[in-house]
This record gives sequence, C-alpha cells and structure tokens, in this order.
Amino acid sequence: MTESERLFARAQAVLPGGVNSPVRAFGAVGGTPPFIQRGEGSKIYDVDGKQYIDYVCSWGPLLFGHCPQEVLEAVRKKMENGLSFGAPSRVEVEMAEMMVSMLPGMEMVRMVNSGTEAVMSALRLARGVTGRDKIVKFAGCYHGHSDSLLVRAGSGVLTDSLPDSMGVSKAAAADTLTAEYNQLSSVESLFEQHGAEIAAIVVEPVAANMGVIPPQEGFLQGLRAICDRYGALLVFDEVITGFRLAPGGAQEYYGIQADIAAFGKIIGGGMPVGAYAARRDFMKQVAPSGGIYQAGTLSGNPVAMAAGLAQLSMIQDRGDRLYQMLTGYAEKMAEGLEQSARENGISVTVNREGSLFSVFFHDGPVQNERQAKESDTQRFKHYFHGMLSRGIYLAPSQFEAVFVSAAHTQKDLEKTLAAADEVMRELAGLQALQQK
Ligand code: KE4
Repeated sequence: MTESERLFARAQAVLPGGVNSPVRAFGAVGGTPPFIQRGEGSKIYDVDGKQYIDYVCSWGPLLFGHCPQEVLEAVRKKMENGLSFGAPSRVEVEMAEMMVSMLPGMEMVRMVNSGTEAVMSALRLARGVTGRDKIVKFAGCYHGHSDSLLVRAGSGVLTDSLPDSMGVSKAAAADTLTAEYNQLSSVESLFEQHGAEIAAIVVEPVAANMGVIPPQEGFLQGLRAICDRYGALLVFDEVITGFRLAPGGAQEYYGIQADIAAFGKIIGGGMPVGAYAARRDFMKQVAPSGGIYQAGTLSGNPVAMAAGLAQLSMIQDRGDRLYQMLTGYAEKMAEGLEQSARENGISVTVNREGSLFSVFFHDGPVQNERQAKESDTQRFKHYFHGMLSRGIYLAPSQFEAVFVSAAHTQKDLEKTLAAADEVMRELAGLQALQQK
C-alpha cells in the first residue's frame, strides 16, 4: 500500500468521502487521490515522494504557483503580530483600496471567506437593492454551495452527476430560474414571464465549471441589455475569472460593466478569502451602513489579507506581461494537446479563453451544459490517469478547467505534451481494439 492509500483509508473513516471538498475524491476518475505533502513553483509532491506538474493550482488561486516568496514573506511578517483580531486592521483597508483600484466601476468591496460566501452575499445585495426575489442562473454554472445556487450546478455537482443537491428545500430553490449558457432566447423567455420579479442574472463570464465554455459573441452584452431593459442587476461571478483573465477580470477583458461582482481564489493567494464589490450606492446598503446584513468572524483576516494583497501587488507589478505569459503557455499547451489528439485520431474539442482552457473528449462544438455532458467521460478518465501516472496532475473531472501559473516553464510544457502524446497513442490503440 502507498502512503496515500493508507491516508485515504484513514480519511474515509472521519471525513465524508475522505475529503473536505467532493471533487478531490477522484469520484469521476476512480483510484486513490495522491495526498500532497508540499508544493513548490509549478510542482507538487505527494506523501510517497512523487512529483507532479500541477495544473489544478488549488483550483485557481495560485496564479504564481506554489510558495511564491513575496506571498510567503507577507504571511510570515503578518502572522508574527497575531493571527486574527475580530477588529478593524490596516491591511483590510489596503486590500480593499487595491481591489477597488483594479476593478472597473467597483467603488466599494466587502471581504468574506470563500467564493460561495461572495456570490451568496452578492445575490442578497441584489435582492436588497431591487426589492425583488428571483435570480436567473445558467445550467452547468457553479456559484458555490449556497442553497439557492445548487440548482443545475456545475463543478462537483455535474462531475458526480447529482441531479441537484439533496437537503436543499423546494422553497430555497423556488426563486432560482435556470437558463441555457450562450442562449439569450432562454433568458429572454424567463424575463418575459417573470421580468418584474427578477433581481439579477448571475453568470460566470467564462463558464469554467462544465469545463471551459467561453461566452459567444454578443452573449454577455445581451445579458447586460436584458438587465437594463427589465431593471435587473448583472452579477458577474468572477471567482475564477477575477484577476485571471486580466487585472480587472472579465469586466476589463470584455469591456462589460457588471452591477455586482464576486471574487475568490486569486485574491486569497491560497488562503481562504472571498469578496463582493459594487458601486457605492449599492454597497452602502450593506450592514452596518445599511439594512442588508452580512458578517463573518474571520472576514478580512489580517494574515489572509496579507497573502491576497501580496499576490495582487505581484499582478500590478507585472501588468500585461503576466497575462501574455499565462495566455502564451495555455495556448501552446492547448494547441499541443489538440494536435496530439488529432494525429492519433482522437476526437477532442478544446475551448480556451485567455489562460483558461479545457480538453473535451467530444467531436463537436461544446457551447453549453448539454453539449458538455455529451463528452466521453470514460475516455477522459483514461486520459486523466495516463497523465497522472506520467507526473501530470490535471483536475480529476471532465467538467473543470486547466489552471496554469506564472511558475510553469517551457520544460514543464515539453514534459506535458510528451506525456499527452503517449496517452493519446494509448487511446488510439484502445479505439482500434474497440472498432475490431
Ligand atoms: P468556493 O466557495 O469553493 O471558494 O468558491 C465557489 C465558487 C464560486 N464560483 C465559481 C465560478 C467557482 O468556480 C467556485 C468554486 N470552484 C470550484 C472548482 N471549479 C472549487 C473546487 C471545489 O469545489 O473543491
């Protein structure tokens, strides 16, 4: 038995599925998840000493890879003065000023502890500001695990093909309307029926929880126009896209102004941080300056703020050069994987936006949840394990994204594509056998 197997057996006795978040359990791909001992740059090392090139990067937060010195130094310095006070501190102001300076049209921000909390709070703000109850979300988009958003959700819900989560009351889900991503007509018809009751549309500007599905030309602009026409708010869930597509996230990248935006992942630099932001007249309605209540014991935790602030400062220092580098790496990797599949007669569809991409084992366009679900998840499973056994650590699900970092090197790319060549050849061999 490997140490990971021993730990996984122990973990399953005390943690549901042996994990603290479902996608980590390898449910969709099988096998034992490597228990990670440490990370350094683009690499992670498991408890059995195996090294992997990491393309999960903690599901997006680690834009500069594992243990960037600037973040570690900021955390070390801050924690020597205390871990948490439950009282205002300077670094919270500095973090809020930094975010506001980087985010188009956002005048105030409130820190929370996760992306789930950020989106949940953003929607409470939308309901409070508009006095309306209904929310429109998209099938296959994932916005965290708050009750009203676990309706036709993506990520782990899609991966484990749970219809919807048990435990969510009908009442909690009743005000959530679902439309199809990249299909404005499905949004229009919901507004024709419920327009006056709809507080907001919540959308992942680039869907990344059914695999990566970029918005088609005009889709986001169409959502903006529908919100304006009906007096609803446009909420961008930028937990993944925020600070990953551009310093100003998807709002900057697409030039579209959301009314409220939710953040997570990168703004914590690997520590538990979420945030939501909007213009001043909205945010002033949040307690204690207004009647929309939201709170948190560890919100704005100084050590987490120090990590996030260090990471955002590194983004500011590097500017567009950073995004050119991230996109360049992702482009070469995506093209290399696609070419390797094509040369071996394996049907794949590769979707990429900026440095975010996914390889779907699918032979047609993937522009919505229905098409994503047509992917060959058995083939993905073989691909995943073929890459893992060659030291390439991908998300253990067809319905997640590849996350690259500024720490990934040309050497990593070469090793990744060499492994993919071997795996695609294996898949071709299997395909030939099946066709006999
Ligand atoms: P957290 O509560 O997990 O910090 O954020 C929820 C969330 C909200 N919005 C978007 C667009 C997200 O992608 C997420 C969380 N992402 C998943 C990965 N697709 C987190 C991984 C996990 O659940 O363990």
